[in-house]
Amino acid sequence: MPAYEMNFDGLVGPTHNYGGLSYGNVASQNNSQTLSSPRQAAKQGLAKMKALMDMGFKQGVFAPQERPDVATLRRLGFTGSDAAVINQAAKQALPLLAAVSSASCMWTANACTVSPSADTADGRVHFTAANLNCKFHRSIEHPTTSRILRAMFADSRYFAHHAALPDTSQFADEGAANHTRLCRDYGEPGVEFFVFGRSAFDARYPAPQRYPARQTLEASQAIARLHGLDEAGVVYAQQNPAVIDQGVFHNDVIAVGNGPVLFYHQQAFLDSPRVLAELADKLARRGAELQAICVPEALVGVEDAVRSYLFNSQLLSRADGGMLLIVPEECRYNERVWQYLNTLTSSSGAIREVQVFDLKQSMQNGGGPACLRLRVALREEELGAVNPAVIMTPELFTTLNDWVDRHYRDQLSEADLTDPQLLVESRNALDELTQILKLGSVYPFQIN
Ligand code: SUG
Repeated sequence: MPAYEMNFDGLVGPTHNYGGLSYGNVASQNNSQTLSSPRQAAKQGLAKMKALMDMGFKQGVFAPQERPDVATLRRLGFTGSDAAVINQAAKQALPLLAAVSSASCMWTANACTVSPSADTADGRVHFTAANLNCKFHRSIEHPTTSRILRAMFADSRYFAHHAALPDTSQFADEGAANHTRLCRDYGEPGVEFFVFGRSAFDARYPAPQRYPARQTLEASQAIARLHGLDEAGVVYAQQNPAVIDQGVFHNDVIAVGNGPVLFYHQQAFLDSPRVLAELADKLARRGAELQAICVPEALVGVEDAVRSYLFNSQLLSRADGGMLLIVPEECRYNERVWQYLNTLTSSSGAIREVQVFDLKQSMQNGGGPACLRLRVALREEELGAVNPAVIMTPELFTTLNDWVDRHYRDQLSEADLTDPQLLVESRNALDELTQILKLGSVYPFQIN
């Protein structure tokens, strides 16, 4: 039966801004307080979705969340009407207001971890929402993320949903950004590759010194258990703590995989020979031959990788078997990276083509093409069970562009976040969006 990889891109929400909220994420820190454009951000994302759809890839849309998150402000002691809550927070605790206003759910690679049905014990596609508890502004995403996932993948014959892991640092989980699935074909059993930054309980694993490691081994192991994965199809690897300290806050900033190909930086993992041998061995038992493409430090340094987001790319299979790499424009501006990419595509390897996208609005917060999408491998009948209203079509593209034009501001500064009207605008936009995407009541303001 045919199977596909479908990308569900996060639609950027109306409050997209540069809050400088992610310590350890160099772009987020460097662009703190600069002026953002929510409208441009949403349109850049939509343009990527449309381009992939036009090339024949299966493309979906993942709805944004209600921001500012007034319910969270209430949990933190602010009271009164919604406007009063925002006004008090603006006066007394601006950093909190900025955090609950972040449109960070756009990076759907962090929404959850997905295991396709070919890998799971019960033959269903499994989803575990990520608790994202390393950063306050992201830790508030998972309840609504779970509701949106259920509204997109509702049929329990095909889809199984797990709540986020316990909300403590021991089970810190960042979702698919630290998870890659290698396989021969999307519909066949594959190897799920979990990359963690530290261990919560085992002191033998080193930890980074400067920046936080956002994923624990114990979180990854729990997900493998919840999804009913067979040990023969699971590989764990520790991210090199030295690269986390250079700004590689997720593994998808230093490696990307697709089919049997793993494209990664020489410094990405601790103990690379062991990791690659285990991947090759387990993949061979699944009938596939690992194609490891290592980018040497001598050609592209970690700093270049972080600045250009070379690895935060989408590696996609073309119908003729060749692969296409979707990279952010910043790769073209980096001479070493661009030269490397030209050499790569002119060699006779798996990656034959590179396409460049302008995603500057998201990139300035440390989110590249791969951060913006959640991959879900689906068999034909599972694809048929996905909520059809979230599947990108030329009509939906037009509708969403028009929706953005009508509801989004062109510019947003930190001062604008103090305006209670932004919440009203955001709610109006989302209320309409739930109808466009046929999601039902997924937002707190609709449920209360
Ligand atoms: O979690 N940035 C996000 C970027 C996430 C990128 N995702 C992947 N690599 N998969 C983060 O650090 C910045 C928000 C701000 O500073 O306003 C932010 O949350």
